[in-house]
Amino acid sequence: MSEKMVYGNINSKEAIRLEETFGAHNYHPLPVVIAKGMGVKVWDPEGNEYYDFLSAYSAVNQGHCHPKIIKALNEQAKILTLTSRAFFNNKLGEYEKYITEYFGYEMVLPMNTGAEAVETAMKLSRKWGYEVKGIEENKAIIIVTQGNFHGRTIAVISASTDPTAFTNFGPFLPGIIKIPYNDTDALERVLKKHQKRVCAFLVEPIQGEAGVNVPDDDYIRKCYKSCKKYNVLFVADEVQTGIGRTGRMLCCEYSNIKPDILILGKAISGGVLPISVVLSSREIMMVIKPGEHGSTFGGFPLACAVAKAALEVVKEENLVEKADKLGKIFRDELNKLDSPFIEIIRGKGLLNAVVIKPTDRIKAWDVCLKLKENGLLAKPTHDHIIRFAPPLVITEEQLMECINIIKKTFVELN
Ligand code: IF1
Repeated sequence: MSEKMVYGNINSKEAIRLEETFGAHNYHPLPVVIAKGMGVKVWDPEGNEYYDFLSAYSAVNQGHCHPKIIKALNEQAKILTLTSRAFFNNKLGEYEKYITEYFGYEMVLPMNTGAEAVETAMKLSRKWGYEVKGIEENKAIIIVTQGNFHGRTIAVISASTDPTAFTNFGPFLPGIIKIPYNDTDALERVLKKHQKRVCAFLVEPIQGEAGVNVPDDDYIRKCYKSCKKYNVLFVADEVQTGIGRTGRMLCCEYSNIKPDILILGKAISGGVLPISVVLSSREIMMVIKPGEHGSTFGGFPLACAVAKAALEVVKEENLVEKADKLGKIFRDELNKLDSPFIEIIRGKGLLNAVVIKPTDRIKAWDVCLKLKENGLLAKPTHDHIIRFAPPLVITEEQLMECINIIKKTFVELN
């Protein structure tokens, strides 16, 4: 481990001290400081190199500082960054046409963070429920699944079943019913009982934070059909699973269904700006009238230029196919590792997780510390699960190198 400064003017020790002294302690980061990123690699201030196997929680699918995206950022930033939606501008309409055609929807509502897009989808669903479905005023219900993660705002944590996410943040939003994930009968029962009040079913096609929780193959399709049966909107949160991450452009493609409302974020910008969207039909989207929803930065010209470039990269570099192919290699190779610590490896595409056997001998955190020493950065999700999600631009050769690092690490921990 080199100690001399290579990147920036603050060494790792000082960077950590400053964050701990002046920053809210709302995270418990792995003890590593990142000063530079390019492609699948990141470097600390001292120049130590790491493979990034978190991709900023799947926001950097296109790789760190992708040249085409940075070029779009730099060029637009010199011309026009923000107008607000009080006026038209020459970038938003072009972007809205591009992204609606890209994902096959009629209309888009641009926001910034994933949580804002989830909130937008919840508001849109409720308004559709009252004005189109005819739900009694202020009686709309949104069904969500246990183990979900949709963001950190009050409405969204009102849907959470994770005490860490909601304890002492109440009171919570009414009109939310939580059902078990991967249980189509539970959905059917709640829909049948509350069919006049339910406006939407909000679900992740794979639960990322829950530990890359992959449901049965027919789960999403059956849920979609139940929603159609009871005139309920199927709302897919693909903030983490979208944009090629699972080996399909959208994870819902595995289920051959098209969500009524699609929520995207993170990798829409390739990790360059906070950009999110809600995509839907004209009938649904037009229930929101001028002045009823929005955001200062939602769809701002700089975001439009960056997002268009980031989405072009996904297609130009065949990142969806790569994620599918390399994900299969990742799972096949790790399944060959006969480690006493590994319970299961699961995932789709390049969204995978290793579940550590729940013994007190070793925690996922310990494995991640050892991986860091061996040059690979990953983060535990819960005590016994490690998510592995490299940028989709990783080469097969780099992936094999990383698989060997992971194998070596588990052997060293024996
Ligand atoms: C944190 C988790 C991942 C998301 C899905 C909406 C959002 C997220 C499926 C909200 C955001 C991020 C948030 C970040 C860590 C990360 C995360 F661990 F929190 F759950 F990825 F799994 N829907 N996920 O995954 O998007 O508002 O953050 O832009 O809050 O610690 P956001």
